[in-house]
Amino acid sequence: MIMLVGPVGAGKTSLINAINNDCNKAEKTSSICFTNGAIDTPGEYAQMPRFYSALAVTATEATLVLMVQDATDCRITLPPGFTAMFPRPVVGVVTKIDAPGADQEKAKNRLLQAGIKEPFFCVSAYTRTGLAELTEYLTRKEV
Ligand SMILES: Nc1nc2c(ncn2[C@@H]2O[C@H](COP(=O)(O)OP(=O)(O)OP(=O)(O)O)[C@@H](O)[C@H]2O)c(=O)[nH]1
Ligand SMILES: [Mg+2]
Repeated sequence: MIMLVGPVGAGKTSLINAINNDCNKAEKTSSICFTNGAIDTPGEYAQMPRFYSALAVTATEATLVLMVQDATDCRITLPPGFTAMFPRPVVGVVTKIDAPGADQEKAKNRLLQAGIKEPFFCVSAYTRTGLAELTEYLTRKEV
């Protein structure tokens, strides 16, 4: 089971849907939910320290955490060293690489600052670019 964390609107729910070939448009996530074989979390939980303990505890239900960064929104919203809080391995995913103004390198740097080490995945839930590499990795890791 994977758990997705990342800022509001980063594309977490859309990514879960894309991985599952679910064509529904993502609705705003307002609470932690187990959906489509993944744990989806509201972006607010990654942006407000009072929710961090809820994320850390919920991560124990997962085998792998995907930390999601929007390629079009590289404001520093993930705290430095954020990955250290999670009791599971954390992998970085840059989303929305199809969008105008997407800057994959800047997004990767944000994830590096948050403590992510290789590998990184760069994906688009819209065009499905990079999704095959990500799903192959997840299958290999048996998550
Ligand atoms: N261009 C583009 N837009 C995307 C992509 N993925 C998501 N979006 C758009 O980004 C917006 C936010 O997507 P969500 O999947 O709801 O984001 P989220 O991280 O789940 O947001 P919260 O539930 O608020 O934490 C929506 O308008 C999506 O259509 C993508 O790959 N490319
Ligand atoms: Mg969501």
